[in-house]
Amino acid sequence: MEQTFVMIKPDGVQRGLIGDIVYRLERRGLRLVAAKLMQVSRQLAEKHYEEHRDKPFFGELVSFITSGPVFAMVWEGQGAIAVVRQMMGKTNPQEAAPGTIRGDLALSIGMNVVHGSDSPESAAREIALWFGGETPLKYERSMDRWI
Ligand code: RTP
Ligand code: MG
Repeated sequence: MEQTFVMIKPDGVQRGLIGDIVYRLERRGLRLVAAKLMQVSRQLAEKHYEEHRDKPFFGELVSFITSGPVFAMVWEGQGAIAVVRQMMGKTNPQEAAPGTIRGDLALSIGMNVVHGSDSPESAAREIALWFGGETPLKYERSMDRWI
């Protein structure tokens, strides 16, 4: 069963969108296996986004992610990584399709509400980085056999 790391960014938390985003992922059939509301340190933000270290927007990105609490989660399900990326929509919300999280809930590329791992390698790295030491729960819901 595939696992992916999902984070509701500070704009999503401040705008009261945690419930909306969790609702969408749960209704799709994905299963929440770890979650925490947390203030991100500069060190964690830089490590999380290290692939973007040399980009012109890196400083802004790290300032934004550390600007308020985020809701960090691990979601599990068949094809979870690609499914969540699809549900998030394009990075630039102005190009994201209606029906996607960014296409429904955001307008600017800098404040695009949600992060999701972009590959199995990223998912493994990010789950270890954000939930290192904590093991995502293993459990079955009675509805899982219908998904
Ligand atoms: P994320 O990592 O946050 O899930 O977003 P993503 O995969 O869709 O996009 P990525 O290329 O990884 O970029 C990470 C975040 O950097 C900001 N960004 N700004 N100003 C710009 O041109 C620019 N490009 C990217 C976005 O907030 C993006 O989510
Ligand atoms: Mg990314």
